[in-house]
Amino acid sequence: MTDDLFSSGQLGSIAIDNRIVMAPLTRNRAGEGGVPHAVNACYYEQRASAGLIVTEATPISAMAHGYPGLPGIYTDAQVAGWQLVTDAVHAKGGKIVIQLWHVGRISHPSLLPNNVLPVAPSAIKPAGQAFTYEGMQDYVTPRALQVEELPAIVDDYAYATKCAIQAGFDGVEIHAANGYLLDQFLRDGSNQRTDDYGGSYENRSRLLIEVIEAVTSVIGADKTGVRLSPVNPFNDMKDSQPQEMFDYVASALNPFDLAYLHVVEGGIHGGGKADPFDFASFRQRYKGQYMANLGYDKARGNTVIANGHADCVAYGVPFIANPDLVARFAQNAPLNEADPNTFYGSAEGVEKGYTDYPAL
Ligand code: 8OZ
Repeated sequence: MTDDLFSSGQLGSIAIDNRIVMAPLTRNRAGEGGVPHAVNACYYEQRASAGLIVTEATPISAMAHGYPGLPGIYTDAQVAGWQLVTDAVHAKGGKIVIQLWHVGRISHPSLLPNNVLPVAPSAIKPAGQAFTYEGMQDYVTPRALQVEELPAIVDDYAYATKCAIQAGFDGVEIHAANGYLLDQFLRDGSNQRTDDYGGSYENRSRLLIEVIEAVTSVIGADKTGVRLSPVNPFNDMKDSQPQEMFDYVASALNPFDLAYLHVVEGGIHGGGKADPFDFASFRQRYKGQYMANLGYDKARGNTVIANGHADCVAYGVPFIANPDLVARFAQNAPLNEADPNTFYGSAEGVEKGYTDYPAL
């Protein structure tokens, strides 16, 4: 029998009951100090029938923050908060990995310690506005990181991974997508460096590779995923040769034998039109488990699993509105519509548009 969304599977050492993954979703509802609290545990617990949950993107340090209401994964209190989440998901038989995040230039001094400038590969201001506690404010020109500063950032990823283990996660996903720090290094629209971290495909991949080495040495490659978005223009991103660049990255990831590669197959968040990209040939280059994401429905999810393009499929917006998405897919039941007004926090209380979507 060919596999479909309901087949069990194996991502590295993470056994999954089905191939329906909850994609990482920024929801801006963490407690004070970036500490997850009971309502966050309730939200993830409601969605524990996913084969795997990838948490919302989670800053690895105080400098990694770029939006209000984000959780963190670098203090003892945050670890204790996440333990509520992992316990709740595990009690329901689910699996959950945490997405490790540094926003780089997609931030604002008001969100950073001592109001310092955001950091980035190069001092190139992204077009657009930051979502701050004081409302939307223009992005600023970030400070270009000095090469001597990069090891401390790599160390922050390693430390966050230790925190993730302590908090009871089944693994981690390194966020190298959507225009945040690691993606800013990968793509030449945001990386104009002339040192070992800019220019060639190898140089632009260097920080990501160092982060993967650090994270896998803490938790193991069999519990580490990586997320890429080769052509997502969101956050003012572009690359002069995305196919060549990301084909290189796929080949560079192969030797790690990661749990999975998670790929945003296009442009999201109204960031504009994505450049053309051959995801089929890109996928062929990658030898491990492949998690496809972006705009999939049940039928297309089953198709890409059956034809071998993907091993599992991550669903984002459908999981916001349907805590029991797996059961709804299984029964061909209608789906609830998601309300975009409550994606990133809600003025009407933390539960609104978060834990109040009905199950069947
Ligand atoms: C939308 C709003 C804020 C953050 C991403 C973490 O695109 C995000 C994000 C998306 O990866």
